[in-house]
Amino acid sequence: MSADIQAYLWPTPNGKKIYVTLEELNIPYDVRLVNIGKNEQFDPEFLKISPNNKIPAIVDQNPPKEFGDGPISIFESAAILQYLADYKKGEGAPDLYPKNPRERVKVNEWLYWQIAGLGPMMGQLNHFSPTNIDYAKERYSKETDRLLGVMNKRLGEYNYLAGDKYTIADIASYTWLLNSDKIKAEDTLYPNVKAWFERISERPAVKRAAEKAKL
Ligand SMILES: N[C@@H](CCC(=O)N[C@@H](CS)C(=O)NCC(=O)O)C(=O)O
Repeated sequence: MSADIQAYLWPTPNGKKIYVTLEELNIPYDVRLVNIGKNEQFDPEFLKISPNNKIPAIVDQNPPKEFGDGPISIFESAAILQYLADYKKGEGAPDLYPKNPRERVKVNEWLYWQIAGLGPMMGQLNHFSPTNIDYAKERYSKETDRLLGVMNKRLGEYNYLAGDKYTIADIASYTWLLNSDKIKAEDTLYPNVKAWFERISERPAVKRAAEKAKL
């Protein structure tokens, strides 16, 4: 029998967020791999659910009653994380997106910080790293360093990005740091980020996601 959630993914940082969130929330799901290296993101059927030709996207065949009849599709990773945490949380799963307005605003801040800042800057850094375009490499490396400095300060004051609780904001940034040399070294400039990263890596759901998505 197929699961309610079909997740259209590829194991990139944005795709891995969805694996981690689905595992954390204990939600059954079926993965439909979209090989972006082979341009499958331009397939007309995929564009119907993800018009910006990017993974991740999901289709929920069985959304809650307030959504009315029929399946719902969602693209953009933050929108997917918010939907899953608000509406699809499984038995015994943690609350990854608090309803308390003060806490929720903090989650939104750090979630959007990742979507608009850390992700795009690290994405450009990854893109230009193998080239010899020094201006671009320096610009995106510096900007990534600035953002990691901001994150390091925050994580010196709180255990998690939104405060004392682990939330979807942490998951969104975590998968971007999986392959970053900037936090791996013992003498990293970002020790609070490194400690936070190691704590999250120990979570059973993150380990399950790692096996499935090859994090
Ligand atoms: N803001 C989007 C970014 C998604 C994104 O950049 N996806 C990349 C993979 S990590 C992709 O599908 N690229 C294929 C393309 O641009 O054609 C999100 O958070 O979902």
